[in-house]
Amino acid sequence: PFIENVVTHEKFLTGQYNTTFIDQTPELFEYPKSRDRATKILNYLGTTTVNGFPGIEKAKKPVFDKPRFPQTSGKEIREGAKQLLDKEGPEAVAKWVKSESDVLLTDTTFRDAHQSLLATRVRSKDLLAIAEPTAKLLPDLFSVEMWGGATFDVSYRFLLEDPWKRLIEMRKKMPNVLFQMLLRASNAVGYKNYPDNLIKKFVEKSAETGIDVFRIFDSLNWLQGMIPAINAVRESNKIAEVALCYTGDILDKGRTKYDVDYYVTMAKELEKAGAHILGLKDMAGLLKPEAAYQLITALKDAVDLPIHLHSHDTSGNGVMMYSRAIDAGVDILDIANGPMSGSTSQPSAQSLYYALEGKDRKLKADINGFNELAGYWEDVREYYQEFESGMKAPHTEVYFHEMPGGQYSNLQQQAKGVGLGDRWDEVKTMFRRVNDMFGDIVKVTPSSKIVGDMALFMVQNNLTEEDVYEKGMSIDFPDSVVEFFQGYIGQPYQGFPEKLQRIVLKSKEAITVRPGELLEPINFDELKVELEKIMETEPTEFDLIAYALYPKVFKDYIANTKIFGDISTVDTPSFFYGMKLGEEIEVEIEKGKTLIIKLISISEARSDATRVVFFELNGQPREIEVKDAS
Ligand code: 3PY
Ligand code: ZN
Repeated sequence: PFIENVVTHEKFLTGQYNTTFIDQTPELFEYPKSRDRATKILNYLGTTTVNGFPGIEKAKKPVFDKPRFPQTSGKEIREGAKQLLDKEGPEAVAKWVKSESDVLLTDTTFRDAHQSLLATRVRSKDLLAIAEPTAKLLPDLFSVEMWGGATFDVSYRFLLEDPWKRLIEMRKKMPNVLFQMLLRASNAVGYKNYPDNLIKKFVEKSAETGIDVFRIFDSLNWLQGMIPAINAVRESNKIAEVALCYTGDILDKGRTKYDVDYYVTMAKELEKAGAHILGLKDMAGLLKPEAAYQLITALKDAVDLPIHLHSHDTSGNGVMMYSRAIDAGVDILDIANGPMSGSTSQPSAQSLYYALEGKDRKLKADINGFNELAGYWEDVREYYQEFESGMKAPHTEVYFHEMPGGQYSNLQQQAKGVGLGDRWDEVKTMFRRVNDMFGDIVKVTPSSKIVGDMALFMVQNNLTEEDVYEKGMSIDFPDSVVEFFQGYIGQPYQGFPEKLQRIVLKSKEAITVRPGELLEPINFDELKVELEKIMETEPTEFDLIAYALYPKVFKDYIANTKIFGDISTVDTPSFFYGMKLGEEIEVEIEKGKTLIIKLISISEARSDATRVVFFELNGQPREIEVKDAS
C-alpha cells in the first residue's frame, strides 16, 4: 500500500520528485514474487476483459455450474499396463495385448476428442482435475491418449501454457495407465519435416518425460518418412505403434488406388520396419462397417502384430463399424467418454459397451468408471462452447469431403479467421476437389492442412479448378502448397500429378529423397545461446525443443509469459471471457496461496486507446492499463 500510494501520487507521476533513488537502490523495488505474479494475472484478466480472447471476441460471459465430480477419495490407484511396460518392455506389452480375449481400449478424451470437437482448446487445468479420478476408475485401459497431434502447438499458441508441464503433471496423477501420443513422424508435432536430430531429441525427451506409446504416422503413408521416428521410439524402449492411414473406400470398386492389397503390403512393411503394434488410423471416419471387417481380417492374416484401430464418428456409423472390427479380431479400439464422443470425435465408450451386449467379445473396461467420469466432461465441455463446430447430427458428407475429424473444427476456425465463416460449405466442397486435383492423396496432418490451405485460397480468391490450370502460372500459391509439390513433406503414393506440379512450382525444383536427408541438423548449442537472449534466462531442454519446432510461436509465447506470467491457475471461464463488472474470482496460485480478485471498473478509452482497469486484489485497490484493440 505504501509503494502503491507513492507511485500513484500525482506529483510522482508528473515527475515533481527527485527519483534518482529508484535507480540507485533497485533492491527496494524488487517486488516480492507473488506480487509480481498477481500483477501479471491482472494484466491477463484486464486484457481479456477489454479485448476478448481470439475466437471468442468479447462474448458475454455465461454462468457455468461447478463441474460434477466423481467420488473417488479413498479409492486406490490399481496397477495397470504402465507397470507391465516398465517392468518387461514393449514386446511383452504387445504379447499381452494379443493374448487378451476382450477388446482393450484407448481413451482419447484427453487429446483427440477435444482436438476434434473443441479445436484442441481444453486447458491443462481441466485435464489435470480429472486425471487422478480417471486413473482410479479406469485402470484397465490400454492407454490414455493425452498428448501430441495439435495439442503441442495449441498449448503455446492459444492457451499460453507449456505442454511439457501438462505431461509432467498428468504423469504424476496417472501412474498406472500407458500414456499415448500422436506423432506425425518426421513432422513431429508440427506441419513440416524437421531434421532427424530434432525428431530423435523430441522422441527421447517425450519418452523420458512420460510418453509410453507413440502412434507414428506419415501424412502420405510414406514409409521412409517414418523410419527415423520408429528407430527413435525403439531406442527409447517405448512402444512403436506404427499406423497405416486409411483413406478412400475399399468397398468402392471404381476407386482402386487404395485397395486392400495396398494396405496389406504396407502393413507388412511396417512390421518389418519395427512396429510393436499396427495402428489403423481412420482419421476422417471413412472406414465403413463391412470395410472394417474385410480390412482387419486381411491385416490379421498378413501380420503378427496386435491391431489398434482409431476412428472418428463423424458419419454416425462408428459403433457399428467398431462392432464389425471386433468380429474381425481387432485388439484395441479408440473411444472417448460419452459426453466428449460422437460426431467428429471418437465413438462413445458407453454406446459401444451396450451395443456389444450378448456378444462373446466384450470391452475390457468398467462401464461404471466411464459413467462416473461422464458428468465432469459434460459440464466442462460447456466452458468451451465457443469452439464447437456447430455440427449437430451425424454428418455422412464426410464420405464425400474426407476431412479428418481432428481438422474439422480447426479448419472451420481458420476459415472464420480469413472471413470465410459464411462460405464453409464451399470450403468443404473445395476440400474434396483439391484432393482430386492433388491426385487423391492421404489427408491427415500436415497433408490435410495443405489441402485445407489450398481450398481456402481458392474459395477466397474465387478460383475454380479450370482457373488454376489456365491461369496458374501467374498465381502465387500458398507456401504450404508449394512446399508440398516440392516434396518437402514426402512423396505421395504413385507420385505427384505432373501438370499441376509444374504450375505450382514454376521454376522451383522438386526433391524425391527424404527431406530429413537434406536438412542441416539443428545445432542445439547455438540455438541455446540464441534462445537465452530471448528468454533472458537459461532455457530448458523442453524450451529448446519447442523453439526448434516452432520458432515464432515459441517466441510469442515467451513474450506473452513476460506480460502475463503463468495463468494456468486462472479458471477457464475467466481465462476465455475475462471478468464481469463487480465479479469476484479466486485464483489459487500455489497451494495455500489464493488471490481474491474483483473487477471494479474500466475507464473510457483515452486518446492513445488505453483503458485503465480497476481491480481489488485481496481487498486492496490495483489498476492496470490495457490497450483497447477494438
Ligand atoms: C493430428 O495429426 O493432429 C491428427 O489428429 C491427425 O489425425
Ligand atoms: Zn484422430
